[in-house]
Amino acid sequence: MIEQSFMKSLFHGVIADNLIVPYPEPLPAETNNLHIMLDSVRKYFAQNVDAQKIDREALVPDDVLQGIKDLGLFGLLVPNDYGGIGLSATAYARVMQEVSGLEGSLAVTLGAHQSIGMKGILLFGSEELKKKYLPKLATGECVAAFALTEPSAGSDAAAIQTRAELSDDGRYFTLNGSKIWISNGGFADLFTVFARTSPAEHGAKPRITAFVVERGMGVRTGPNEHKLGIRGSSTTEVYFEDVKVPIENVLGEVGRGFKVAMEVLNNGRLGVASGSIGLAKRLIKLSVERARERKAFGRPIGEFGLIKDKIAQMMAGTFALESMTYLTTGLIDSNVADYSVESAICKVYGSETLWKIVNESLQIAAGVGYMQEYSYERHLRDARINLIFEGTNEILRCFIALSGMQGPGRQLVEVARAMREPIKGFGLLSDFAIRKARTALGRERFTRAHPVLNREAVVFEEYTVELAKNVDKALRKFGKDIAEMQYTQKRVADMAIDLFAIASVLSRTTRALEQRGEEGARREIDLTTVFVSAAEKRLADNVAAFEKNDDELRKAIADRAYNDGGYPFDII
Ligand code: MYA
Repeated sequence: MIEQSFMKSLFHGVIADNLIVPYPEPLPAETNNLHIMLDSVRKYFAQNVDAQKIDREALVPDDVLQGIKDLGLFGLLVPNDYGGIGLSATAYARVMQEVSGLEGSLAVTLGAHQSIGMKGILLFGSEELKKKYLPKLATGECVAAFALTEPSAGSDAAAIQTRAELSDDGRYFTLNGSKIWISNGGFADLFTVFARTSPAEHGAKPRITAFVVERGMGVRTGPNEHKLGIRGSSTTEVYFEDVKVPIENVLGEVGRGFKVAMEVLNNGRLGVASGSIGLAKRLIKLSVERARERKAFGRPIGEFGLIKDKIAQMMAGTFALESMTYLTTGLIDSNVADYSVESAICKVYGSETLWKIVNESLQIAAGVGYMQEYSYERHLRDARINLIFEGTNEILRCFIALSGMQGPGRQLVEVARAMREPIKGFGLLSDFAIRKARTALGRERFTRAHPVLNREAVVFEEYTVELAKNVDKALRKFGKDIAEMQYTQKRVADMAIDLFAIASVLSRTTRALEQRGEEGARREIDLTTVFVSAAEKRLADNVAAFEKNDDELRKAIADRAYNDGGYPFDII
């Protein structure tokens, strides 16, 4: 296991480019099989899946679901020993990318089943649980769901109210409570459920435990919700009334379930990112076809600068998204232990990039884009959920910033202690001094970037210094109150997102340059240039806004709107 996290190091101003260069290659042993699998997925979807009908009828037909199971798509992540295909994180993401580009409801069904529904068993299950459930989950005979969210606990996942009480003989827990918006809820046979196993003591968070619960243990579910998009996926409420769950079905340790939920979501968020790549690529294809075919003023609209600009931005955004997503899955495959910040960044950047692309592709299609006969409006409706589920982008920005700042924050406390206790604290202080000295000698270097990318690498280095500097300043200024400073958190998170994106494209384009030389890698170089120059502007804006902003005014405006109950003005 590699303990260092690329992004968490970056918050200290340290560029651990050894972790991300060379850009990870797909495992050669897997690539052949992956090609075969992707071909059969494309063929199956072309022959059997009517995306428009699924959307209209809000239902995936049983025979289609069975066909997907027969293809092995329900067991992609289950190791061979338990009857699955046992793909790496990279190969799994690549298959999810393909499915998401073909039909969104099935992508969500598959993602809810294996990215999160059964992931807890894969990561934390005992050998008995794995043997008992994984073979059936791999074939799809048993479908899984992930039950965390509750009416009063969405973003604040630790606030769940569902309770689990241990029986007097210590053999089972009794679950009571309910969950909402559970994907696959209507037909799942197995639920990964999170419940409190201790009351909330004053000021302290309640202990949460994760359970594997079979529907047959007494789980009830509500009807399918009517949704804006991904309408063929099943989303329901889930109820537990005195549901008895044997102690063997606890995932991980009693009281450590919050960590189980978070680790599962660290994986799940990459499913959203890879799914976003799939749909983004499909939309670019549709937009390019439209730009070539549709004529205005006697020319194909693709010849106009404003259409070219949209296509170029779609291309650069997708390139950055693809680069960061497969860089992160590569980190997982090479046993990097902590990729929580990276995966949250991929989810936020992926969902927002796709949202821009779906909007721009609809704009290029114009009137046609707005009509139900064409797929643009369905893609737009399907894509919208990505900004919400698996952690809203707002809470994930807070997570990215606060999680990244934890290291530097701890260091400041340690330094304060070291000054108070010079003898005991000497070790801590010298460690801190070494790191400071490293950055004081000048900025840290991205030494492994190809020289052709020197300008872009310098942008990365300079803004890494700015990130570390502004994090340090914010921590000194706000101390613990940083937890309340969401405007600052957003700026920090946005810088982290852009820096991770730049690092990813630098790594990937460096590989292209090394493999194909400057002319051979021309496309990647140009995409990198365009992406980095746009990112540089955003970074500069964020840095300036740490000092000069109208945060307080905005808060005051919102407070007045709350008081007024909305917008109070009129022109009459
Ligand atoms: S599933 C539901 C999704 N729900 C969420 O994502 C909830 C979001 N909220 C949170 O994540 C947490 O509540 C936050 C923490 C982050 C806000 N990795 O005091 P804390 C540790 C590892 O900060 P809180 C769905 O939508 C932390 O270090 N550890 O906690 C599926 C600390 O540890 P320690 C983590 O303030 C839909 C402890 O936890 C992480 O309560 C279907 C407490 O931390 C982490 N990430 O809030 C999807 N975070 O005590 C289908 C925290 O040791 C997808 N910790 O210091 C299919 C895709 C298809 C796409 C199709 C595309 C077209």
